Order: sequence, then C-alpha cells, then structure tokens
Amino acid sequence: MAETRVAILMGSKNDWDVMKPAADALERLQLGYEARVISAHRTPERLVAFIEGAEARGVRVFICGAGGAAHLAGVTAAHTLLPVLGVPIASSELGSGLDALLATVQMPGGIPVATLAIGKAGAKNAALLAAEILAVSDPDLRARLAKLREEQAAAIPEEPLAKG
Ligand code: RP5
Repeated sequence: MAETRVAILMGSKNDWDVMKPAADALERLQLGYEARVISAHRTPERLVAFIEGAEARGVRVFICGAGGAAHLAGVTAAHTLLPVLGVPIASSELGSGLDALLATVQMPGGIPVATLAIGKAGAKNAALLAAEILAVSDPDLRARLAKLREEQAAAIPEEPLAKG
C-alpha cells in the first residue's frame, strides 16, 4: 500500500458499508490511508490519541463519517489544523441522515468542517476532495485525478438506452 496520506474515521463499524467508497476511491488514486472505528462519544480517548500521532504517520487530510448526533468530524477538527471532511450517515431512528447532516455541517465559526453529501456519494466525494487538496502540491496525483475524470466522462453514454 502507498504511504499514508489520509485518515478515514467512522463512529461505528456499522458505518463501514457507507464509508467503503471513500477507501475504494483512495485506492484507485493510489493514495495510502488508515481506516479506524473511533467514536467521539464512546471512545473519546482513542480519538485524541489517533489524532496526536496521525500527522507524524503521514496523514494530511481527515475524512470523518458518523451518524445520529454526529460529532466525530467537529471534535476531530477541534484537535487538528489538518483539513477535516465530514460525511453524514443515515443511521438513527430518524432514518434519512438529516440529523447527522445538520450536526456535521452546522459548525460554529472558528473550527471548520467541510461537509459532503449524506451517505456513499459523500464518502466517495470526500476521498476525491481529499485527493484534490493533496494534488495542489502533488503533480503526479493531479494527473491521476485528471485521468479519473476522463474515464468517468467516457463511461457516460450519450443515449439513455445504450447498453453497457
Ligand atoms: C454514530 O452512531 C455512528 O457513527 C453510527 O452511525 C451511529 C450508530 O452507531 P451504532 O449504534 O450502530 O454502533 O456514533
């Protein structure tokens, strides 16, 4: 695996299905990552310990996915100057993930969290946004991102009933 550049944190192992598209996208872009189950509520010491060692291990961007009263991205952002990308997850009895979206996106001024869409699209885009952040100072990664965009466009049929 490539050297670590990104950390993918999630509040529960039950969040992995939603967060896996982030890992898939990072792998496609040959970006190394660490994925961990860390809850801001249930394992707060684990969160602080992970963040304290992350930058020395190569982490430059955090992706945090959580559901319900989703504090993981905000608490992570409070402990680091690295960019934090938040992915709201639909997991509570409210169902849609709107609770997690609001909890993640409505950060008070002073501690920023860049919030993506609810669910798998948000997880995938968080990885792509992390790559774009890193590509500012990595021309090879920028080229891989450009190739991915080209492949994505080429895979979209012009005809709605086209096979494939
Ligand atoms: C959040 O609570 C997690 O991110 C998860 O989405 C949600 C429910 O967690 P589990 O009860 O399924 O472990 O902290």
